[in-house]
Amino acid sequence: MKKVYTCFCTDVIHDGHINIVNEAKKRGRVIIGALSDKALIRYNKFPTVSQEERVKLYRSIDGVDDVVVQDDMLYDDVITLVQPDYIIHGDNWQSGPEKAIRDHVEELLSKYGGELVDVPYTYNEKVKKIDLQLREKLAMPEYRRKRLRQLIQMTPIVKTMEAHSGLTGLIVEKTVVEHEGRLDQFDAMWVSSLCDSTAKGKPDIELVDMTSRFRTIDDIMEVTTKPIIFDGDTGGLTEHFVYTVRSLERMGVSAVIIEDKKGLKKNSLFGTEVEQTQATIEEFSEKIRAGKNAQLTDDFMIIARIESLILEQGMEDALERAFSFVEAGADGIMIHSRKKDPAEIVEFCDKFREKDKITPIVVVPSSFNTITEAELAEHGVNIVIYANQLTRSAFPAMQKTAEDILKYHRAKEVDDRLMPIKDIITLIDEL
Ligand code: SPV
Ligand code: MG
Repeated sequence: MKKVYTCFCTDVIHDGHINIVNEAKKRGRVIIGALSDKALIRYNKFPTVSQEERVKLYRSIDGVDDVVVQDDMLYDDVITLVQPDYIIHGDNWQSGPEKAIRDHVEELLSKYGGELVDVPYTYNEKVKKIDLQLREKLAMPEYRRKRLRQLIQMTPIVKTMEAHSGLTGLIVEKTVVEHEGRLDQFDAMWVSSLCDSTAKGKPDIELVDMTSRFRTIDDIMEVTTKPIIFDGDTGGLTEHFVYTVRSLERMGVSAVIIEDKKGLKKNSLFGTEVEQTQATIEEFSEKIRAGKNAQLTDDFMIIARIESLILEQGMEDALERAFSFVEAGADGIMIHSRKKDPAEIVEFCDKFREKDKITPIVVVPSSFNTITEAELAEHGVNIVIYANQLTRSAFPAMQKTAEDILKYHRAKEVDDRLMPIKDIITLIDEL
């Protein structure tokens, strides 16, 4: 009997999947591949049920003969294992980023005479509704909040991109790229104080108040599902910070990062060029303890950011603070640097990991941007934050357009580099 293989990455079975199973059945024995959590997260979406539950679900479908776990988005290993005569898939992968995967499958099959079958993708009202319900579930505070802790366990490094509005949130939510046959997307969003302030035309000195910062979070949350890490600056007064923790938790934010500075906070990338004061270990530990006491769920994380390298206080000071803040209850450590060379960050991570194997480490490679995600992960980093790149790319583009319209007294000269009107009016999905 011929073997027919298809890979599923769904949490809910709908007409489309049943159709694929029926088409497969006509050709032989039906084997379903359950895409593993790891592969699913890297390129597709966060699962709402566990890998084991998905396997069980697929096994229960009428007509399915066997289920195997597909551990990689590329089919090499699974094809070696199953040696299917046919691979069957919805025809939606004939274009877009998934096309590269399809091309690769075709190449693998051609080596031994296997055949690829594309069936028309089913997208009716019922399927649309199921998609929407799954999305809504992922967006709910109780699901979204815990997702950062889950991602830290499930991925080598949590790729986090800055968002400061609904639109930038959508970019982080939806951007998927194909590169060398693999697909990638961001895992989480960073609500940067720098970019949130800049978008409002204000300096990054804790001038934009919490109510306004929460408004930004709400705008982002309305149109996205990915977990949010909030830049809490210094956390403000401890007496205020405890309320901030409660509010963020209730909204479904996953983590707040607060930095060990006091007084008038300036952006870290100024370093010692401006006056900035570091809080003492005792003062900052007290703030962390108060925050942890205020927190109601086990999901939320308070991450302590250490400014010792930024303020040139030395590696020993940075490490002493890191261990003390973990002792005070911090759920993670962010270590920052404004050097171009990643050496001091790597040294910190290695030394921290000698003593502490588990507390998550967060880095923000704005200055030390040559180091790759894989290299950071090798040194024990769990979360990488691209803190300001969307803002920095949008600003010069907008400024140049404004200048050119002033120069030419019309908009024709700039039009070639603009998004077409048709694309902008359909950019946002309607319900
Ligand atoms: C931010 O994005 O606001 C940060 C990171 O705090 S940095 O700007 O590098 O200080
Ligand atoms: Mg900041």
